Amino acid sequence: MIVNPSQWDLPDYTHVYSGKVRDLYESKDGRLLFVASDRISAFDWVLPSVIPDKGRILTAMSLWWFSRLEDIVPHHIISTNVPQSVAGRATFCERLEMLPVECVARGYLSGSGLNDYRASGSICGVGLPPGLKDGSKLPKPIFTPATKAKLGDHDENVTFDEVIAAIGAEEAQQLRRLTLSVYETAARMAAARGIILADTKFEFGIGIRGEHRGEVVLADEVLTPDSSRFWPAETWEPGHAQPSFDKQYVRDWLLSPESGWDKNSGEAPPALPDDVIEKTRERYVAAYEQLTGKKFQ
Ligand code: Q0T
Repeated sequence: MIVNPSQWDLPDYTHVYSGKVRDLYESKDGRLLFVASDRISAFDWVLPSVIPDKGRILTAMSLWWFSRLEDIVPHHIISTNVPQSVAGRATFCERLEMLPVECVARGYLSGSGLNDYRASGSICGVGLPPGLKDGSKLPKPIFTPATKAKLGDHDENVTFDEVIAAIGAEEAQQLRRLTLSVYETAARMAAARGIILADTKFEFGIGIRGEHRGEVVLADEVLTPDSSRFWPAETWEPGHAQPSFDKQYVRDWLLSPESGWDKNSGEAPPALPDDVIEKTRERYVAAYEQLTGKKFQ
């Protein structure tokens, strides 16, 4: 995995972890600093180009959701008063005991869910009716947990019984209930703004001290285009892959002859042209503004 956490001027912080597009640091007093970069991934690669403002847009969107979901679940955000080098793109977070389950809710059929459905008629042991297509709305949202695979960076779908085996029945049921409850609320709010929230992934942890001690707390970044599938409601049409709200220009260009890149070559993808970068930035801004009704500053 390509990571470049050293781009931030954070001399008083220790780097603890980097994902494809996010970096986690620890301060001397033990707080976690969660930093959203402008990196973008596509086809499982981190691209050599960045999307200006992407980290600030996704951070603002995640904060907007966290505050709107507070009545359903507590969250890990402590403060947005962060070092100037990461202003707007970082948050101080409460350190949690993370639960080893990727909590996915799906309201529509897509991605690995579609693959599993085609192979078995079910996803994570949840049976679905026959006749569903790529992009179909499910009869009701389902909990489709996953665990980080031992090798590679792909999550592996697991059954609810496997979640119980990993963390116990009490906590497994709590994760399923919270995941579906947060998803249903968020999907309703997004739908009112013309955005289909097809599916989303949450990470939860258990509070270690203070007011959240022993409680399940929502962590990570939530309900952004990086953790979810956002589809424009206007163009939704089951029967084929839905255009992505945010990354469609990137995917289309990478797959076009102009890019000179072959997805199956094993080679790293090339840098994006300026117009693809600018159009993609505009899509992230549009997602934020359409969803929140606020202007991105
Ligand atoms: C974590 C303790 O995606 C991750 O990090 C992105 C930079 C995964 N991850 C989360 C933690 C969190 C959070 N969020 C927390 N509040 N407490 N650990 C570690 N890795």
